[in-house]
Amino acid sequence: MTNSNPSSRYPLSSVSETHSLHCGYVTLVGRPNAGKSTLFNTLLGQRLSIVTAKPQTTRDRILGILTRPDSQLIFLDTPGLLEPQYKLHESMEHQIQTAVRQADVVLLLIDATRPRDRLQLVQAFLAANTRPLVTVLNKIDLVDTGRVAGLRHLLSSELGLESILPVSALRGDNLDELLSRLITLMPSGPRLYPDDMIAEQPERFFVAELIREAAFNNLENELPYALGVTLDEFREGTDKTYIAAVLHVERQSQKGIVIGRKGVRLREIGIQARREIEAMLERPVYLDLWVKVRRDWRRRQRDLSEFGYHG
Ligand SMILES: Nc1nc2c(ncn2[C@@H]2O[C@H](COP(=O)(O)OP(=O)(O)OP(=O)(O)O)[C@@H](O)[C@H]2O)c(=O)[nH]1
Ligand SMILES: [Mg+2]
Repeated sequence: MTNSNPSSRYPLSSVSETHSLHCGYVTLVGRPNAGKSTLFNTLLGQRLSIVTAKPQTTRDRILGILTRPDSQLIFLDTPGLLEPQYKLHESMEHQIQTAVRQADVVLLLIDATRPRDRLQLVQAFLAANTRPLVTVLNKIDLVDTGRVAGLRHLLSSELGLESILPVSALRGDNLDELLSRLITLMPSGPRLYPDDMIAEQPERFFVAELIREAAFNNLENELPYALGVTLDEFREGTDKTYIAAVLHVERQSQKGIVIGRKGVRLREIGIQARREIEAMLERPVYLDLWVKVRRDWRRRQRDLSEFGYHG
């Protein structure tokens, strides 16, 4: 992964090249669990955004750059559309709004296995949206081909959506067609990022996210949602990168669960996270995980800011 300096954001193409280039921002929007991060990763050919089977995995706006000879698409993955219950949710909603304001095209994902999932939230989003829209019906690999026409009809009558493209983010079905549609909607202009740049957020951000992903996968019920991750140390050693991270929970009782009997659960989270972090950094890692209680952090603006969630 390249994590170059964002200040290198200036027109990089020559004037003659610029005419034929299509460059701009595509913001992925949809209900939690619709497959936004999966689609984002598949389109980029890189596992940048964390994915779990649980809803509300993504909490931030995540930027990924796809540079092709004819185009540069800058994808923004976002948290799922929901009704805010915590300050954390308000920060997630703010991330969606910021990403949508940046968008040249909004890419709306509907989960084909749950097409009616909180339709009124999607309706409200569409009513307020002023950006060009492309809609995909995702997880098409999980539904019978015969059902697609019915789903299209449903989305047309309930949401006024037409020309919906059925895709499978997981298998990659129809993604070439999706990319062609997106590119034709992009403004002509120069590339906005260097050709070899894939991500903008620093490595530290992705490391904390991979730890959160491993924790999400090993915890049940409310616990994944009550958990925030910060890095205390990130130090390059001669043969290993040393990373110390804190898993913050909201209550003392949750701390015991995250650690598990004889520390088994925390160890498992550490093993899984380290494997993924080493794959990303392409070097050996020593990962030190700690669990701390930060009472009700999801409701407190100061804690949210400290954990990197911006309001
Ligand atoms: N079968 C199938 N599963 C998919 C597909 N796309 C995503 N999934 C699964 O759906 C679940 C949720 O995927 P995510 O990509 O995390 O969904 P998201 O929209 O980013 O969810 P939030 O971050 O919670 O808003 C994961 O278990 C994915 O593997 C698909 O095309 N087919
Ligand atoms: Mg996501």
